[in-house]
Amino acid sequence: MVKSPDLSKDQYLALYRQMLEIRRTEEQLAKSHQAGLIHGACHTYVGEEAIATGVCAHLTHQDAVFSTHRGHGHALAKGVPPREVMAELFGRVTGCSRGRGGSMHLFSPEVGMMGTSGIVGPCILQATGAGYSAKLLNNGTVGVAFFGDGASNNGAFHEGLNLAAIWDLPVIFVCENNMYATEVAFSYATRNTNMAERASTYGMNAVAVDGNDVLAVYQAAAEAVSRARAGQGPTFIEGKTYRTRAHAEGMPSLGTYRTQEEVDAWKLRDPITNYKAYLLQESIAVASDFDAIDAAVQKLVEESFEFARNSPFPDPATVTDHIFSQS
Ligand SMILES: Cc1ncc(C[n+]2csc(CCOP(=O)(O)OP(=O)(O)O)c2C)c(N)n1
Ligand SMILES: [Mg+2]
Repeated sequence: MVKSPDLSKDQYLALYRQMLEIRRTEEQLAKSHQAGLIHGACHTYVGEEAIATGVCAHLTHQDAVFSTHRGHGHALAKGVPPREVMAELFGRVTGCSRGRGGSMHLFSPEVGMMGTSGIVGPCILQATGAGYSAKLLNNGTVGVAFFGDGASNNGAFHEGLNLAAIWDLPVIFVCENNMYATEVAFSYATRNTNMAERASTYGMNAVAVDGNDVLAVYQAAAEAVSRARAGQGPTFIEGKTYRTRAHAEGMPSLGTYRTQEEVDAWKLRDPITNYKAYLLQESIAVASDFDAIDAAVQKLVEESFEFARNSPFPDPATVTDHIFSQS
């Protein structure tokens, strides 16, 4: 665990709380998928919570986040309430996209969550566009793209990184390198699996961190965001991490592409358990601090589930609303 002496106790615990909120929400979503409450794909972020948490801790609602198919954690860390995420996956009108989008269309412009997407890659270009806009408006905001290792072999990766570098755009590229794209090993899909090294060839700051260490991510993001806000251009952050559940709910967790031993070894590196142990060991927090947070998060997730489950579906008579521009 990287030491971060600048944080107050509240700030340390806020990182724990955010990771736990994502974990508990995802666990509830996984159960709900099994119960038939969610239609369509549901890719959970279990095991990768430290990355969204460490990055979004530095963002305001004016900063724009663009995300992927595995985006629930990004939306939650950016400030979309769990009940709006759950209701959206349940197709309810109270969801953040009014129940019309589902898991891979989570939008909440009020908090700067500019969308998850089922198409792998475009979020890199969208964040670059947000960075271009911020630079033209000179408003001090940043664009952030979260994407997986698999997106790095998409053309959008080259175009986005190159433009952001030559125009010194305020963009943070966050690559969640979990070593697999669906069930294909990253080492099969590319000859150089070191994403920070690949990104640095575009002429931008690029750093690789332990993506399961929230403090390492937090520090890398602090530097990246302050550099971007100061007009010093983009940064690429590679978080080395692992998803401990299946690629998507309903798919096998192992298949032929990875072993139980590999999954178990990564579970020992769980970002939440290890962070809690670190805070206890360093006497930054005591057991009762965690008990209080655990209970509050549990309650929040249970209430969010009840809210989502009891919310109505959109009125069929409104099916063509929000499709055509009225202006
Ligand atoms: C352009 C495009 N190509 C292929 C797919 C099918 N697909 C969905 S998820 C996925 C794997 C993405 O892997 P990665 O970017 O590493 O993200 P991870 O699932 O590991 O978080 C693929 C290939 C897609 N959705 N979009
Ligand atoms: Mg991946």
